[in-house]
Amino acid sequence: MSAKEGLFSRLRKTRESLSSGLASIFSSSPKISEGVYEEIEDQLIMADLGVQTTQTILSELRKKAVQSRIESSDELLSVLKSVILDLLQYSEATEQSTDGKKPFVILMVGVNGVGKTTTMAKMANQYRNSGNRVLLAACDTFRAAAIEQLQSWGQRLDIPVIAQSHGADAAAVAFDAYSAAQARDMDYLLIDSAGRQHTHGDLMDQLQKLKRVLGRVDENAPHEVLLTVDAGNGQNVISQVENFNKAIPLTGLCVTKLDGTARGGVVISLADRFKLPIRYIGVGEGVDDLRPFIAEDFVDALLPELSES
Ligand SMILES: Nc1nc2c(ncn2[C@@H]2O[C@H](COP(=O)(O)OP(=O)(O)OP(=O)(O)O)[C@@H](O)[C@H]2O)c(=O)[nH]1
Ligand SMILES: [Mg+2]
Repeated sequence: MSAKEGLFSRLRKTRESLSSGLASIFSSSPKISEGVYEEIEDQLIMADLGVQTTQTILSELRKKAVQSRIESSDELLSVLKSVILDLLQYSEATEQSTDGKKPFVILMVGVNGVGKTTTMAKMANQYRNSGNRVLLAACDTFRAAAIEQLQSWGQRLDIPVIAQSHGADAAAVAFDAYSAAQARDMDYLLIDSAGRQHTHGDLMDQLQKLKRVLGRVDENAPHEVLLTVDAGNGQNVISQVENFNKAIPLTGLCVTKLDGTARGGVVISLADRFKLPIRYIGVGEGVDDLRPFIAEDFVDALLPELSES
């Protein structure tokens, strides 16, 4: 199975919801009418694109349809694809450049249970498999089982983990881990952190402290602050991005659990609203179920094929 076919099957739930809705609009109304636009609008909102992004897409779609004198629903679908592709292009993650920074430090942040630790382990595995030396830091010292969870990933993948005891100061663990990464000539240092709600002031302060402490040893560290969001949370992820970005400026996003949800349209909304690079998408629990975000493949996996319409 090619990577593209694999993506098709993993995004099945969102695809089924969005594609079948759109395909039935296009087949039942071969000529464009106001009703067709309204139905497209409803479908996009139901697929969790959010009101704002849906409006942006609809106004662009209308404009282009007039400019290109489009009359059939068939052609409208192809314009819809290109409008969505244009939005996604903002977030297509170009290869993340470590640019000679060593260790390249990546800090994982996000609310509870979204998949930070799992995504970090998957990333570590990819970096290591492409020939890098990788170190993990267990800076979720808040949740009781978090350290063991990361250590067991480390054992499984044969990647070293720096940890202290439960309740230790997360910034101190990060500092230790940075020194270890330097001493051991590591290419990457990946730092796990405790899940937190933006309303949890202490934990949000802790993140800022962690960044400050790292900044003392390397003014550019962390080089990447990745917010992981669970696609199944739908439009709630929008406020997660806004709130985390206020506390600690984000450099990119990871969107997980796209395999288990019909709400994958939220990716389009994230690209439109924030224009942050989407570094990875999570499409399963396995260590290999992490993909780069390729806008064209994503659109092809979610929207009906042109010949279907
Ligand atoms: N189906 C699916 N499950 C995922 C994906 N990513 C993570 N998970 C699962 O989500 C659950 C939570 O993942 P964790 O990595 O522990 O999440 P976390 O954000 O570190 O959680 P806390 O540290 O408790 O805040 C686990 O059961 C993972 O296997 C994904 O892309 N698809
Ligand atoms: Mg975790």
